[in-house]
Amino acid sequence: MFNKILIANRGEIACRVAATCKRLGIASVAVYSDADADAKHVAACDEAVHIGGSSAKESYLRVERIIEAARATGAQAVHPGYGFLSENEDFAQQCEAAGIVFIGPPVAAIAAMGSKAAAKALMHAAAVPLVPGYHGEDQNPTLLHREADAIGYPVLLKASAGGGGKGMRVVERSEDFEAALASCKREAASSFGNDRVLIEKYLTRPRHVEVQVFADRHGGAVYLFDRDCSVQRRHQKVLEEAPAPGLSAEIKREMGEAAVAAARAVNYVGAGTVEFIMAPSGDFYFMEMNTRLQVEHPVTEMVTGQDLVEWQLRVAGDEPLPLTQEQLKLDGHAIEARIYAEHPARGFLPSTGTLKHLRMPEGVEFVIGMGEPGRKAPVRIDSGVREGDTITPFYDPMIAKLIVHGATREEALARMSRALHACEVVGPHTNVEFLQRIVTSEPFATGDLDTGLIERHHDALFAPVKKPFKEALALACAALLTREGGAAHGASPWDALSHWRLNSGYTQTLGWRNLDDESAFTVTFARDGDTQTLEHDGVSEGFSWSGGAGEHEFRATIGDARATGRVFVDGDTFHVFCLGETLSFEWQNLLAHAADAEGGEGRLTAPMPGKVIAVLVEPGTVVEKGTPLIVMEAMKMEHTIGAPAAGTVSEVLYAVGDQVADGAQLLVLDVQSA
Ligand code: MV4
Repeated sequence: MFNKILIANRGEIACRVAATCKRLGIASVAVYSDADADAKHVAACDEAVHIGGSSAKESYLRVERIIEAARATGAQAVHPGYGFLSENEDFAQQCEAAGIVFIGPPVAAIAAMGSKAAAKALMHAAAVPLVPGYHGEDQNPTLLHREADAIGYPVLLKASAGGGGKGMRVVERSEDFEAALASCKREAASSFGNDRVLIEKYLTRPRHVEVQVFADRHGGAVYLFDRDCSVQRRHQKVLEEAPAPGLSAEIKREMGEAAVAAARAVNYVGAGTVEFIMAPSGDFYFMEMNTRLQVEHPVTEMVTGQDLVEWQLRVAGDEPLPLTQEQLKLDGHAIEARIYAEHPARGFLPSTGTLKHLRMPEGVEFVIGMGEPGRKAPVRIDSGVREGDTITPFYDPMIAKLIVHGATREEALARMSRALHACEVVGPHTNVEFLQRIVTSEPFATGDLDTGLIERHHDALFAPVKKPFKEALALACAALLTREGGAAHGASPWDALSHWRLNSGYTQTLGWRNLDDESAFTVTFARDGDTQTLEHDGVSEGFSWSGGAGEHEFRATIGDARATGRVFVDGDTFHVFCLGETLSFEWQNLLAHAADAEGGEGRLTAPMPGKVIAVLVEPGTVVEKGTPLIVMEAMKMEHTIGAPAAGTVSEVLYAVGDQVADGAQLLVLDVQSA
């Protein structure tokens, strides 16, 4: 076994590999770009080497620089993770040439699976099922048309050098073939620099089912069962699970054996995934083989209890596979959801920014199995970022993978839904609510999976949600009143007021802006003896709340609705997490604004005639923008006058009990110059 390896990747997969290294006592070396100088994966490794600028091209794709880093640190092997250089023949080749083990398959196996048409020919020879079609070298258009007619419509034209759905054309009728072929060839030439195409029978409503395989250098090859990854959006996987639901033991065994045959046909070594496309009948056909560890490998780890990175390290170190096919056992069901910083309502555009608040459900990072019997519910979180980190435009905007396990699919599904409820992200937009909708949708819940699920259910999945507005607003008011000391508890400068509050009525108007729709409105909080009310939109309802002591958790009752939620406060913005939804409200400090508008720099005037009931500052007090300075009472309403800007109080012109006229200057503030 190695004693030091270099991880040529970043983010969660680099952290994931580092976790196994740590467990096995192998030293790990991180590489990092400018943007990743303080990244989690750098902290997760024992050493780190800076390899260049922020873009992938200037860093994680620099073959020579990475090999140099491995040499300089004495790493014996390189783990490429996924993406970046993981399926790059040249990189694998150069590692070996430098005497560094590439933790992946032999170069020839990467090359053999690189061309679709060539791979299909190899698979055909190995008796791996293929979609009926043509993948010959002869590209004569007349011959191709005849082949398509023989296959029967609809057919699918695919760029031979393509992948990920690019360069595909569905042809419904023979009359359309010529034009579709020309357009497919044009796209193939411009995208892949090669216009060779292949033709397949087009399957409607297929499933994406893949098999995890492993092979060693001693002739051993096994499959670690299957995964269903049908739920995709524009060829990006959204949810993955193991095992693939609803398949007979016979189909699963046949598919596993076909995958092992595929691996053997290219003399495969290490971790690989054989992707199949499956018709509703259960017939399955080889699509392609990915010659690396996949993003969704944790679901397989959950149901097999095996650490696939450990397997990779052992195999790369020439050890035999840890287990035989007979020793591998399936236990329960696992589902993975990919949490992305993206904006579903804006066509899933990546959403960048600082993760101001990041709370994942209670779980364990990078755990492998299901835990001991009777132990707490297994939830695994694989993440390459921490609260305070920034999602940049340079790399994949994945925040975390949430992986859950259950004894049955139903149990795993329920656990996933609960776990998604517990995710809190403030900063970039995320797909958490979208994931929740899919997980709780009828087709997903019943296992009615195919690659068209999201599109077919688009309307239901994207319908505007009715968010729990009233409950969330009550929780935001509870958090604000707690912060501002409107509650009888809590340590704040407002404690000076509690006597007055306990003995007479108290009213405060709170200005809010709903950041979901930018609407502005006010809510009036009133207390009279033991009775508290909130009035919004002309409706006044009983209101009480508790919580907020130290943690973010609040409970509120508003009218006959009860709500429990968490409120994360960022300046004057209150992010409320309740009932699985996030609502954000910005507090408008009405009186600070009034002072701003009327008083101008440093002058603070009374917005209406009234009585001073509290003076919270004295000459010399240093204040922040918004710090409460003076409280006035007018028409039984309390009004807080906040600092319009940061500065130092130089003079206080009124005292408690004084009557003040409208527009009178109350105090003088020396505004801090920038
Ligand atoms: C297909 C197909 C239907 N029939 N081949 C898309 C990406 C590429 N890897 C293969 N793909 C497909 N090939 C035949 N003969 C439908 C797809 C397909 C798809 C496959 C897997 C996962 C998601 C998909 C989404 C759309 C289309």
